[in-house]
Amino acid sequence: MDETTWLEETVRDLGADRVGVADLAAAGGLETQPRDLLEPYPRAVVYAVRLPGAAVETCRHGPTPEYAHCYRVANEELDRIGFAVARALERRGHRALPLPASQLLDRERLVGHVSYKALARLAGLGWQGKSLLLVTPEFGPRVRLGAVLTDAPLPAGRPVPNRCGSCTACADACPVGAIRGVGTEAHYRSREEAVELSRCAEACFGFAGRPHIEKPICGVCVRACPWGQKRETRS
Ligand code: B12
Repeated sequence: MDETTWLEETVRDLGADRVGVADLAAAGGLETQPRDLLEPYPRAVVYAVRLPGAAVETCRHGPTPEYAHCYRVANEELDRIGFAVARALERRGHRALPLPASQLLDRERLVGHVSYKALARLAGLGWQGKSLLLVTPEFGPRVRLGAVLTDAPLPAGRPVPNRCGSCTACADACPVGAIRGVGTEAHYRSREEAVELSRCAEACFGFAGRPHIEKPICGVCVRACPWGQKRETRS
């Protein structure tokens, strides 16, 4: 069995819906915490877990307890998968570092270890939509992402073209008007180019104060994207 087939079977058997490999030589300029995080690792295994469609559908005006529950379980799933993938890679003689599904390392600047959307885009899992979210052709943005850094010489994927076109559904739906509706061919130079970040973050942290939500989440732009809705009507 070749390395790609092994990886796809392993990660899918663990419960992920999509998996790809990013060539980190193409990740130059990407901010990381700590700064040298990617240095020992030429590759990242990036995987996606699809959120139950019915839970996403409840987010008409903001997050609901049902969505918050799925958010929490998805994070546990992602962490479990990443841990198992890292151990499987180690058993094959490689170095592998699983990254946490959702950890804010700098609360002021709102950054984690590295952008999983950027890694997923480099791996070819989807494109960066106007909402800043990673949009997959299969499930739209209705996925949560995980990543394992590794020195395994896995064949890497390639970015796919952006397919948002003139759609502004996410911007139209945003409850605080934070999404500017600006398109990009590859990726935004900064988050501000696409989103008024302080508005988005204030809304998410505001929702966290509501009963049974407790985390800075929203879900409205996730729900609004037609790429995710297409899939729900087909299944
Ligand atoms: C901090 C954070 C937040 C903050 C700040 C959000 C923001 N817009 O930055 C808050 C709390 C507000 C938040 C909100 C949300 N979040 Co959040 N969040 C994160 C977290 C923990 C870190 C993100 C980070 O460090 N960003 C750093 C900046 C610089 O990167 P960026 O936003 O990806 O954008 C830049 C790069 O991607 C770059 N880029 C892309 N490709 C390339 C390639 C190269 C070479 C370079 C140089 C750059 C580059 O272009 C962008 C501009 O510079 C990640 C987990 C993770 N570690 O990725 C989850 C994550 C991004 N969040 C996620 C989600 C789903 C949400 C919410 C929908 C909440 C919810 N669950 O309901 C909202 C959506 C807000 C929005 N529309 O942006 C998911 C996204 C899944 C997806 N399909 O894309 C993630 C990946 C968590 C996960 N494990 O799945 N989040």
